[in-house]
Amino acid sequence: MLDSSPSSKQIQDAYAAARERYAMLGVDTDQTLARLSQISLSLHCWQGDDVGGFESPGGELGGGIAATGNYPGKARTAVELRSDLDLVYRLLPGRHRLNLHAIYAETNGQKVERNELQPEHFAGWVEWAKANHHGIDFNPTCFSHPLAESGFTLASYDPGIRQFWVEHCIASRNIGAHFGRELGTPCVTNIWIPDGFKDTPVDRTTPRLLLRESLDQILAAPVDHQYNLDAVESKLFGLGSESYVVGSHEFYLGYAITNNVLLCLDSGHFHPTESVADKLSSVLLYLPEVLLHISRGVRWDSDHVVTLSDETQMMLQEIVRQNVLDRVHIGLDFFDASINRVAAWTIGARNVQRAALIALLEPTQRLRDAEQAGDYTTRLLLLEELKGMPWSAVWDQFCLQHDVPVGLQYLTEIRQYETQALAQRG
Ligand code: RNT
Ligand code: ZN
Repeated sequence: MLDSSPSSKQIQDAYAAARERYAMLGVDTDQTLARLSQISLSLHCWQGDDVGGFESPGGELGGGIAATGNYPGKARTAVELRSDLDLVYRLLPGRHRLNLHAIYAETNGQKVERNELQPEHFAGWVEWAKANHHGIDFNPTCFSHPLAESGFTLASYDPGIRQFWVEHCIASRNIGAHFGRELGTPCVTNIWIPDGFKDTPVDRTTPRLLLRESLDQILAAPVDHQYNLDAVESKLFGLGSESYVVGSHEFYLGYAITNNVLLCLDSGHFHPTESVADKLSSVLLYLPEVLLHISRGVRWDSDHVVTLSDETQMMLQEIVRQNVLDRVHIGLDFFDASINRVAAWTIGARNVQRAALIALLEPTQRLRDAEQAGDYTTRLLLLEELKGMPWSAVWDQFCLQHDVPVGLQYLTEIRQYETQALAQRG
């Protein structure tokens, strides 16, 4: 039942009808499809193994984030993770990037301290990315480590701990620049740290001064911006840092503007009624570029798989309406261990692409005209009618064009892979 799928003819006929409907609104769907194929998502490697990495087998995830669930088939090695990713990329129309974390280094069984990581420890990833035309983005891993046990890293009161993480972040920027150079597309290296207090602190200032000092040291190391772009990611709270997070939104907004680095906005890192979509137009007035971590918080920063929710659509609408696709790096950030992990990745990524398509199919000028004329009746009516337009026929055509499964077909491929590969992982 699930794998019954439309024929190419059915898809093309439905597309032809949809093209006419959109043309009546002044929207050219062929052009839209061309634009959509230019949008690259940065796929987070950590959905494939519940943010485990390959540093120490069975290492505990720390830093106030948690993957819940025990669905079988999690990747145990880089080879398995790349194989899983290959399937995800095959199920996504277009060309996409990979977002790596430092704990995914391949060190041949050797223990390499994080502050000593080198580009050579990522040779396997670079080779694979070259062969498959993926750009790579990067993240220092400032958690799941004995020197992060206290809950503090770059903002620690202990100068030795701070120094270790400063060195790790500098090493990460160099690795990022290496990716950028090798792959011909700049790497965004994003710093997120878990630092914060479970209970109400007395001194909210000193940790922030220390964090600023650490970041200044990290950024003082010369790295070619042609190859590496720096980003900093804020957070509201984490598990065990409920009362105070050093790297808050205000902290990093100020830091990013003052130091001309990218700000990373994670959609799970704000109060539940706050909207990252609404922040973009403000933030982009002051910063040339931002990084998005598209996620889905359910009650808290729970990192659920991204759905085609209003919030996802609003983020993509903002990017498209403001015409800032070249200033917003779109990354994903969720980790669900309770369902098939390849499916989780694919569902979330395809939803972001579908949200982008819906946004690209909007007759924005008409909406703007109505708004500027004070005609809010037309604005509301048009926005609501657009929700019923046949965008899904355009999406199916996009998948057909890119030779990826249409509709429910991708479940069939995932199930096959599950039987052939994932089920063998014990
Ligand atoms: C944590 C941040 C961060 C991580 C990844 C694994 O709350 O969102 O981006 O999810 O670095
Ligand atoms: Zn994030």
